Amino acid sequence: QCRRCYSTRAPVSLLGQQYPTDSMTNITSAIIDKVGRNLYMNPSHPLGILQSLISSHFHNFNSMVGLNPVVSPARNFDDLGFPPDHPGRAATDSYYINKDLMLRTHTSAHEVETFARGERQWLLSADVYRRDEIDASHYPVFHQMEGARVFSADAVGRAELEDDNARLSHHLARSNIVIEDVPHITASNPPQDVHDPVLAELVALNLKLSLNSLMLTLFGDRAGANEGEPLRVRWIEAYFPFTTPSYEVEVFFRGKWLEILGCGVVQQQTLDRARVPDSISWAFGLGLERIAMILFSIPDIRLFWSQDPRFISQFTAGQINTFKPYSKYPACYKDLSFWLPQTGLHDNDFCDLVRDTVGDLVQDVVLIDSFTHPKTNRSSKCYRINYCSMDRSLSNDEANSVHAQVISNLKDKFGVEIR
Ligand code: FA5
Ligand code: MG
Repeated sequence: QCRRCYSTRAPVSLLGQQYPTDSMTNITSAIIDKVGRNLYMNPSHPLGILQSLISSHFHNFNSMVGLNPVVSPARNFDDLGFPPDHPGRAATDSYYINKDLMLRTHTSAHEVETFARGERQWLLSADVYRRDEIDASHYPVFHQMEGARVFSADAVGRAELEDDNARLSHHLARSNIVIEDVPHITASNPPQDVHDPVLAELVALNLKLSLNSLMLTLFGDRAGANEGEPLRVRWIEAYFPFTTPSYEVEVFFRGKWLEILGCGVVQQQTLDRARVPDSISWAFGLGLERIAMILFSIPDIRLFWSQDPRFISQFTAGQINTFKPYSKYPACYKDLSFWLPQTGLHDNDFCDLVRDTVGDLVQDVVLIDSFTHPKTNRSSKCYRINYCSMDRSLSNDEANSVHAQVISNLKDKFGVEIR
């Protein structure tokens, strides 16, 4: 066992393959257990139902699934133009198997290889992994769908774009949707020097129309959801290292604005790396859990992983229905105060240790106090852990015993001193 990173130094086995570990290794067994579950491939799981709905919306697109989540940092970051010091690369934010291999943090990791295979309009669904806080809407494994469409950068591509834009505009003009737009291109959201500005505008417009149309398929006219009001979609300027111009899309649903996806005009260097000549492309990446929680009224992101028949049996392939919570079990809060080791302790390290020790018995973790002693300069933190099962009532004895296990692992693995 490694004291610093609490990972086992034995080789890691993932999908039948053995990987050596090293000082970068921070993948935990709670994560290893999730690899290969492929929830989005189950046609009667909410994630699978949503995945199929999106695939059928883009019925002319080649829809790919089942790609191995183990990728090189080169694929996940460098190929996409992430700078060397981008925070996403840090071991506190991403899961590393060793210094050369990681679990993808987004489906964009497969853009170059997919473009390189000559795919011109494609979708890719996959599990992605990020180290993060613990609460009802964050889970270290979630699912994304990437979509892209390539046009030839010439008169043929231009005619195809003009046709498709006219078709989509016509469809949207007759629908009950209100769009808050931003200009396709601005000084802060610039086009690429290599692009013909007229073509770049047409591609950005095609991206927006294609995604507005998807929003209509997903959120328009859902029984009672918008109470006859038009669907409201909001476009926001965004930044991604691998697209420009870039945008985020939000949808107003049951009284709230919700971030659904990120997208943009693909940086030409991505297509160049994939050796796709004389072309221009748009791409988007959306999170399936966020959308499914809204559409099916699923209140806690852990539920997607539940194998309880009271969850699973509520869903049917091809149908979007409202989830009926089968019961709420009492929350059990335990506070944990400790002095930090000399080297400090990242919140994500603490959360991963809790998740790895107690699995899905943790509902959320909140940092409630942080303190540095003025004389000794020692720092302490206090976290409040909420233990609550999704499926049953947790006895106080059981909560005490898992909490004791958390304390003992925290001492062993990080050498902290409990206050
Ligand atoms: C990306 O991952 C980009 N790869 C998206 C992209 C693709 C941009 C292609 C341009 C072109 P971001 O980190 O914002 O971006 O995540 C995209 C979507 O994934 C979010 O809009 C959200 O729906 C979902 N998402 C992100 N983080 C989480 C999380 N912790 N839990 C659940 N869903 C999440
Ligand atoms: Mg975002």
